[in-house]
Amino acid sequence: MPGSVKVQLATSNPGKLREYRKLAGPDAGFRLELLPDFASLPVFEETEPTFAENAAGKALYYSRFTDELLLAEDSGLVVPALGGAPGPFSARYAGTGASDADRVRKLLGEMEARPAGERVARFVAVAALARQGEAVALFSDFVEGVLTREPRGENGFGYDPIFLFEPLGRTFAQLSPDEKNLYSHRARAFRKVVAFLCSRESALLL
Ligand code: ITT
Repeated sequence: MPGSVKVQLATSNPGKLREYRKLAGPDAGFRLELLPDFASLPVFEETEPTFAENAAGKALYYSRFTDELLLAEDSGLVVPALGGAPGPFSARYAGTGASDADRVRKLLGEMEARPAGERVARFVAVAALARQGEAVALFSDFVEGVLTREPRGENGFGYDPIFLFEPLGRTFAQLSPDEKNLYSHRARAFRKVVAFLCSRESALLL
């Protein structure tokens, strides 16, 4: 892939942006930057019931504001014992205007009576690439964990303080940014984006 390829990211989430900036370091083979003027653009409403639809919708919508390749991601926490909630509604789980702490509190409340066997949770990320209103590709991955009974750790964002990553025995909020970027759903999906951008397939599509 030519080192001159530029990818613009559309996100309003500072936690995601921080992680992507680190993931797309100098060795990524392309330059990743926030879509210019993102904050002043009319917001895309994520109303669909699946991560894939919201990711594709976001990427298609924001790709119309730039000539560069556009990356958008929809992600969230899936709890099978709650029928998959909060899922694609993770960002709005406690209503609009609520904080990460409010969402964590609500989820812990819903899970209060649940035994250990029902506390499995999965972070899911779907990353979508689009260019000038045309979809290019979707990449998806997940990481599995267990919901703790109280928040632990100060790093990360969102539901990280209650997501116990069992192989390390720590919540995502207790991992360093580099550690989270080794194991997270976002990192796993993004590595597929990088592999795609480095492949001959992308040379044919882009
Ligand atoms: P953009 O759509 O503007 O990118 P957003 O925060 O609205 O920002 P999503 O619609 O994809 O993003 O919602 C993702 C939500 O899922 C996010 O707000 C968190 O609550 C949760 N989430 C996703 N990834 C997470 C992670 O790595 N750690 C903790 N929580 C995460």
